[in-house]
Amino acid sequence: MVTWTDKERAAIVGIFAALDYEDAGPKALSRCLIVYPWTKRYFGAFGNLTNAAAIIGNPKIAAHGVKVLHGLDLALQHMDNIKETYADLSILHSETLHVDPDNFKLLADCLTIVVAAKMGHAFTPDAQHAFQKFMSVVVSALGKQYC
Ligand code: HNI
Repeated sequence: MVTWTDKERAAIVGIFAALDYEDAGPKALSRCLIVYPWTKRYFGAFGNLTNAAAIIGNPKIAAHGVKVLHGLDLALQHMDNIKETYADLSILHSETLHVDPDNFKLLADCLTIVVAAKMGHAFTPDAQHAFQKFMSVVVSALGKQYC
């Protein structure tokens, strides 16, 4: 059972409140596809992903990046119950989309980098700790329905 201190909760809520989803979502997802090119295999129906410029300029990828961040809102709203909250999303990624769960961590790391770049010095070690703890719980919950 994951527990959160008041400081961790405040840091996580604060980071998401300041985050521009329309900007950070596309940046995180496109970074993931560029840095870890094998992750492109799940987005075969999204059009041109042949190089970094194509990925960054791809409107479907951008829209999906925003959708993923809104998916994180769900965890944010149910911080004490992330595993159950993500049960359906985990089943979707495993049974329907067949996404290798190792990739969740890669996307989480890309989002951390995007958040760090946006926040600069405000992304203190304490803020990083809270954010990465939150993303680890998300990654673990998304992987829970795999067997
Ligand atoms: Ni993911 C669909 C959330 C990681 C590939 N994904 C979704 C949807 C949400 C979502 C929300 C939309 C569900 C629906 O339509 O009901 N995905 C998340 C979150 C993470 C994540 C919160 C991790 C932080 N997804 C990943 C990763 C990959 C991935 C790492 C592949 C590398 N996701 C997909 C694909 C779809 C998807 C593919 C379906 C896209 C479509 O529209 O066809």
